[in-house]
Amino acid sequence: MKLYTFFRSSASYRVRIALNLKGLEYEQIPIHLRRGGGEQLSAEYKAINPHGLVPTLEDEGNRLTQSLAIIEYLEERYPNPPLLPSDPADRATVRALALAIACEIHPIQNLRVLRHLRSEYQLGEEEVNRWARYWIELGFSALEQQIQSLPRRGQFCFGDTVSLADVCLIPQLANAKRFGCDLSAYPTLTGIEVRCAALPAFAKAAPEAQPDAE
Ligand SMILES: N[C@@H](CCC(=O)N[C@@H](CS)C(=O)NCC(=O)O)C(=O)O
Repeated sequence: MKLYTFFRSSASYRVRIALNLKGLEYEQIPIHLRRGGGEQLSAEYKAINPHGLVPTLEDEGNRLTQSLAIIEYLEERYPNPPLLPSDPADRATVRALALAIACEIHPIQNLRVLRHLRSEYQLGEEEVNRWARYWIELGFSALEQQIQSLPRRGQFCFGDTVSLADVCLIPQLANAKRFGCDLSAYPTLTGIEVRCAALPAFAKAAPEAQPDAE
């Protein structure tokens, strides 16, 4: 398996965690998102992923994009350990937590959006960071409340088993710290982070543990 990845990319981080949780070996192909204006925008990489985004996973002749589609593929192809619960309503809840991060929070603080704010609207560094913090904190407030009030409250986002929701939450918390969010308002989320960080699959996937880390 080959993963096109960037150490600091939170979408790549999700896939690295999932691969590690499932005990799958993979080769990393680093795509530097800043060097030379961004290697993700090169014709060579766009021939692999026309969206110019990481991650991309290659497995058995399949070329897959979109981190959640990749993780659902891994879940179906390599079901153990499962990252989704068996009950349909529980699965929908876990997916909803994951999508709240992957669809509502992450896309509006993504590199290309922030670049556009700088180049097109002349926002300065502090304003851009404030933008990112605003959307992350809005999403985190809702997630904190949602997870706290789940009937299946436990050690992780959903009960006592690691799921797709944790796989999305931990990388988003890393982004939040980079933008200087005050995380003290989210004790449930940061408690889950501490417990995930103690698991080798998460530790091995962390940005600072990657071969392309700076
Ligand atoms: N929804 C996509 C998001 C992918 C994405 O936004 N990747 C970011 C890194 S986390 C990226 O490649 N950004 C490059 C850019 O903005 O130019 C997924 O989940 O895979």
